[in-house]
Amino acid sequence: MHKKNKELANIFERMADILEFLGDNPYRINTYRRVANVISEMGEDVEEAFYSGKLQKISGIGASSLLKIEEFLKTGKIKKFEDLRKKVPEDLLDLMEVPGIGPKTLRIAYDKLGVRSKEDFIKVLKDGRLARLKGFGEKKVKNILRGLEIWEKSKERIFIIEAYSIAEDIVEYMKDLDVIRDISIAGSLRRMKETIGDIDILVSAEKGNWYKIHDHFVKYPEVHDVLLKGETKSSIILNNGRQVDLRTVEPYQWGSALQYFTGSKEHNVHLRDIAKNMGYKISEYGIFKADTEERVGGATEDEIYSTLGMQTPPPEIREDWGEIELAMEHKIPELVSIEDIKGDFHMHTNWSDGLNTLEEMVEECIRLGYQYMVVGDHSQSSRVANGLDPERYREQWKVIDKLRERYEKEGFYILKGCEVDILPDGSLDLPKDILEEFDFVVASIHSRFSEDNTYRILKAMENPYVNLIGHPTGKAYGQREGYPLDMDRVIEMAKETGTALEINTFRADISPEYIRKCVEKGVMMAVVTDAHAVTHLKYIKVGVGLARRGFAVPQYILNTYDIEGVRDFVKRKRYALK
Ligand code: DGT
Ligand code: CA
Ligand code: CA
Ligand code: ZN
Repeated sequence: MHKKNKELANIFERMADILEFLGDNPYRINTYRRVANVISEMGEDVEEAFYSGKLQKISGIGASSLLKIEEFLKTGKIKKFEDLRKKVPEDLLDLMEVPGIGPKTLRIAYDKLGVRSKEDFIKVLKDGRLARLKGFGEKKVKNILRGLEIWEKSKERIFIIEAYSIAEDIVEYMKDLDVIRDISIAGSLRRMKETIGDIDILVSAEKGNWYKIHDHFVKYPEVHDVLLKGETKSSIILNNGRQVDLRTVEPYQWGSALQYFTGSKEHNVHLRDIAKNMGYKISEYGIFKADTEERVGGATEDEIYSTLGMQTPPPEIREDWGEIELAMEHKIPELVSIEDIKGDFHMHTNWSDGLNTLEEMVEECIRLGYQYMVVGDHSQSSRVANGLDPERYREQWKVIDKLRERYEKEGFYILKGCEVDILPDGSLDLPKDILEEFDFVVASIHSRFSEDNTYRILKAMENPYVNLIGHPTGKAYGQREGYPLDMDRVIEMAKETGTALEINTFRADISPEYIRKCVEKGVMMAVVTDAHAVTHLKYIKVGVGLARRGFAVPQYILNTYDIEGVRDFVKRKRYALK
């Protein structure tokens, strides 16, 4: 929706809420709600429609509403709204946005229970006082509490993996409709940003089918509340509190809409500027010549960028952090992609703290089309994770040897590995005689998270058997901040010693900036899932997305090497440092 449409619709909606709270005339309340609806539903910019005289012709917007709209367009404010909002406590105004909490409910709580703030309201919900009022009851109050919880959650940003799995399910569900031409995830999720505000989905179809598509969308079984159901856009809140937006466009607009709704906003602003200087105009509807308004493209994203003489930047780097300049010079390299990935270097089985058996993990890696995997269970000092001592690793190897007999014939390789703890003094949790028998060693810090751990990591990298530093910054998204660390020194030492650094899918602990630095310095990295269950393994594509955000090229991503390349990588370090 155009920004001004959104702001205006919101103001009219709020005015209606306030009037309802104040017990105003229902006719006026409905008028405001209708205006809000019309403005958010119309496909075009309200400002353009106003000045072209089109808005004045739409039924449902009366003279006094038009005056308010004009006032907003000229001053950015509506005095009536400013006056009205002074009559209701700020907190209660916010609460009116919550699904299931309307102005009427709040008015009753205000009059009969003296509720003036959010805390007051939650209190009367919880202590049963609202439930005892006529027309409420326990069930209704429970629903309000649940709605409040979901609403609060929907305002938080979520971790990409959660968003990704939600979005994939919805895309699958939408594909039930055969009238859909194209469907794609857009917004920050398509850019593979580490955290996601809301989930955006874009669909192309003939206009006559749009109603059907939005109707299907709002009937998704996990829907808690429908925020908006329209012909071009619908928004839902799911039971898990997450907001999903769906937009429909005509097939010939697909590329321009996908480009627009992928963002980022910063990328789009910069791109529009370039287009303007070249005599073009871009919007979600296409790319046009500025003087004649002739449409010159927009069916694909490539049409937009190539009209401007640019490469199409991969979505993951569209953040205006230099990709536009590179695209103009056609200097964006071919980034690593999921098709390049030949294996996973870090996963756990039920020998330590994983959920699944070795064999189940093997089967899933094969299903993903891999050539190899590294079994990487925790070492002994990780007691809570049921870490393995040398004896148990040797037992595990017997099982691996058996599986190898079966799978190597099919060209699949199981590498004996571990995730060995880096101890407080930087030494490793396992002795040399077992370390040298592993095919691949991941070393990680799992203790003393508040201390500067630079020294421990540097020391671990000097060990000839350590091939990969697990979750180097120690950050675990949504659970733990990273420990203080001199990442530049870590990157230098990785280069010097031939050690790889992890891009850990489930933690997203290394930033795109540092990945980019590794690429510039020629430091090897490995994308891993750190899977603790079979179901985690497939999210490696999110890890690859994180790698792409750091401009990672296949050459510096160990997973793109075949089994021989991986063995050479291990051998080279052992030979150089022994
Ligand atoms: P999020 O949801 O906070 O993680 O971030 P996005 O990037 O998904 O943002 P969202 O959902 O507000 O909008 C989706 C895309 O639509 C955004 O990446 C670019 C485009 N877009 C939205 N509003 C504007 C705007 O005011 N100007 C421009 N140029 N693009 C916009
Ligand atoms: Ca979004
Ligand atoms: Ca959105
Ligand atoms: Zn770990």
